[in-house]
Formats: sequence, C-alpha cells, structure tokens
Amino acid sequence: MNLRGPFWFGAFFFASPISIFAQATVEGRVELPKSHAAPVVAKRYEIVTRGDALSTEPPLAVVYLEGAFPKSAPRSIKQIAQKNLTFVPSLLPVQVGTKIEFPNLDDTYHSIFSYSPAKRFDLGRYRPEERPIPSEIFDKPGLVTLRCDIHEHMRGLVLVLDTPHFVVSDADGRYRLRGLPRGKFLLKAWIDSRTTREQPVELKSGGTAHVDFQ
Ligand SMILES: [Cu+2]
Repeated sequence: MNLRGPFWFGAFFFASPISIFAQATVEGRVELPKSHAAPVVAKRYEIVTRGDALSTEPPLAVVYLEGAFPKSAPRSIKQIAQKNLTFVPSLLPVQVGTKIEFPNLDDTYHSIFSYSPAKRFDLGRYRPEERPIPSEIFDKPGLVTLRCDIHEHMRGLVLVLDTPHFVVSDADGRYRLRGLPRGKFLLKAWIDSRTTREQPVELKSGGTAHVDFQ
C-alpha cells in the first residue's frame, strides 16, 4: 500500500492551485511513412535521406503547438551524446534558447559541426574527457543537421522550435501533449525536413482534444 500517495497529491494541489484545472491535453496519432526497418528493440534511430528529405529511420514525428505563449527561458540543459559513432538521441526537439551539451562517450575523437542556417558552429576535435563538455545555444528556430568531421556517416537532427509545447511521437506515431493553455492554436506535426502537417485545434480547460494527422 502506498501511504504517501495522498500526501503527494495534496502537496501538488497546494503548489499549483490555479493551473491544475486550467490545463488542457491534446493526443492522437500521426500517420508515419512506411518503414522497411526491423521493429525497434533498442530505440536506435538513424538519420536517413529519402528523396531530398532528412528523417529518422524508423520514422518518428515531432508534434508541437504554435501560438503566442508567454516568453519563458528554457529551464534545462539538454544533451546529445556521441556513442558508438552515432548521435544519441538522433532527433531532439528543443525550445529556442536551449543550451545543448555534446558529451563524447566514445573512446575516440569526435568533431561536431553544422552548416545549417539556423545554427552554424564547429566544436572542433575533442576527446571523451573534454571539460567543460562542448556545448552550443540554439537561438534560432529551424532544423539543424549535426555532422562529424571525422566520421562521415554520423548524422543528427535538432529541431529548434519557438514554443515550449512539443513532444516526440512513439514508433506508432502516437503522441500526447499535456499542460497546455486553453485557446485556439495551430498544432503541427514534423515528419521529415520537407514535411510538416498542421491542423487547427481548440483547447478547453481540463479537456482532452483528439487530433490525428493522416
Ligand atoms: Cu565522430
């Protein structure tokens, strides 16, 4: 029996007396491109080029809410590691202004850079023990392709979004976004570097909206 449950519920209730009933949720499913890859066991996604578009393989979507939200600085520092000569995670959505650290977890050098207009940078060569951990602040919305000057096959994607409300879908395309304000917004689903679908959504206090992207 968990005796601490009611206590924690009480503490949470006390901490946020206004917002607890006001928040909305949106959930649904994004129709993802067909994949020929084996079922994902170890959640290992690679970045591939299909036609001219960059995406993860197996496919994933990033669902995000667009609107004029109060400006809030991103609170946490994110990380994209280099492990077994890949970027982990291979696709990371972040809010504009987020600092991302790039720890090298391999027993070799990496040299991470980007030519993308949303963020050009070059961290140069560095070893696993490099301190402070090399990092960049992503201060412009857009898609940033990460590459390594030493390992030509390495690719990673950072999707820099001008909203604090976003989530990566699961492998079936299902998603759930919680803690949203009420109102009318545009809900978007990023599928690859050339495909972003959108749908209007009306969110009500305490309610759950269902939005599917076909
Ligand atoms: Cu490398």
